[in-house]
Amino acid sequence: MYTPSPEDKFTFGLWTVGWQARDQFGDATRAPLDPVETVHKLAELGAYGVTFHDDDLLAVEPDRDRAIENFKKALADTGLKVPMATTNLFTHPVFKDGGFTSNNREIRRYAIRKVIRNLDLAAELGAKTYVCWGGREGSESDAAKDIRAALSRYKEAMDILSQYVIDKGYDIRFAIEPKPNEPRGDILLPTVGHALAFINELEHPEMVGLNPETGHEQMAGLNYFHAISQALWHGKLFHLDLNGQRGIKYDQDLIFGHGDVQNAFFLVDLLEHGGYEGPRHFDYKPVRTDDKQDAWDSVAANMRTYLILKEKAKAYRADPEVQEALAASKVDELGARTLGEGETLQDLLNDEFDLDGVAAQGFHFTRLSQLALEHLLGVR
Ligand code: GLT
Ligand code: MN
Ligand code: MN
Ligand code: MN
Repeated sequence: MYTPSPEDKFTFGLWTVGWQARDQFGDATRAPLDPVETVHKLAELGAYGVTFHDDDLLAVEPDRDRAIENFKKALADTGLKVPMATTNLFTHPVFKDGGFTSNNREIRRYAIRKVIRNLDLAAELGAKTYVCWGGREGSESDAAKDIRAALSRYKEAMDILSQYVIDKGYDIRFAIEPKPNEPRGDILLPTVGHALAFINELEHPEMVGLNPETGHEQMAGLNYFHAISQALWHGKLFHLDLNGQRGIKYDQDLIFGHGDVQNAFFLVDLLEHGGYEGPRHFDYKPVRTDDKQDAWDSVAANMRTYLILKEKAKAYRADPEVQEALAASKVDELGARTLGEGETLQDLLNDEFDLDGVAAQGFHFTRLSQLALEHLLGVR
């Protein structure tokens, strides 16, 4: 029970379990992981796929060609897939003021070259999604950056990259990953809503969607379940980064479910019933206090938690008392058109109803929420 298999479509970034746990105040607590070992171990633990930044492949083998060859062999040996890839435009000091939106034009041009080089590899490995997390695209001082110009350069980069994918005939779509802050004081495209509006301004909006991360929305005090719902509603949930966050503070990247577990419960329910068929991608960091084996255990914990929540969500929906409570709370009634088929506005204007009587009715959300919580707590 709760044993993951490739059908569950669980994927992990090389940089997640491979994080050496270097933080603002302390050195690494774990040795670098060989991507070959990670691929084998992920397959053994029941994952479907692995994702990577260009630079992640060089963790133990500095020669790019050899590193790619080793990685490909590990994929072939295990059958692990690569549904998504991305570019590191944040670690090297050259990106200290951003990649696509650095004030320095030479750096912006280098950033685009770096993405294109890895896009070719992503296409070769069969990735269908290319993530753009602009962690360094931002500022600490309002004097330092013309934000409107920065957005123009961001758009220019996305347009150039989209055109490149079209010209090459690649079957790849881009997914922008919003984040409000960290490492920059303020990051461009800070939330799902900002990114959605930005996408509308692009030359090929149909090629660009979102990769929302649990903790990033929660760092902005926002509700990830709402964010994912809206992304789905716009047809823009191209990919997602699942993890855990406990409140508005630094980016914790905890194991999925180790943050706001109620939000995670409703999120899993949404993903399982809402028509999202893409990978369930975990972008978390094993805590700094973990040793190597603990880190592998944390990989398993992400998947196990998801499967537990999936089962709990199913039981919640199947519970006759829940169905009754959902009806009593009129949850389904929101699906009915406000102006019915064949009705005119005049029909609506002619309506009469018992204003005070209706206003006095409760929606019984407490009962419904408590039922959900009790399913989650395992007492129903
Ligand atoms: C980086 C960041 C993540 C992004 C990755 C994609 S890398 O670790 O914190 O949220 O998803 O570039
Ligand atoms: Mn994060
Ligand atoms: Mn992260
Ligand atoms: Mn992420």
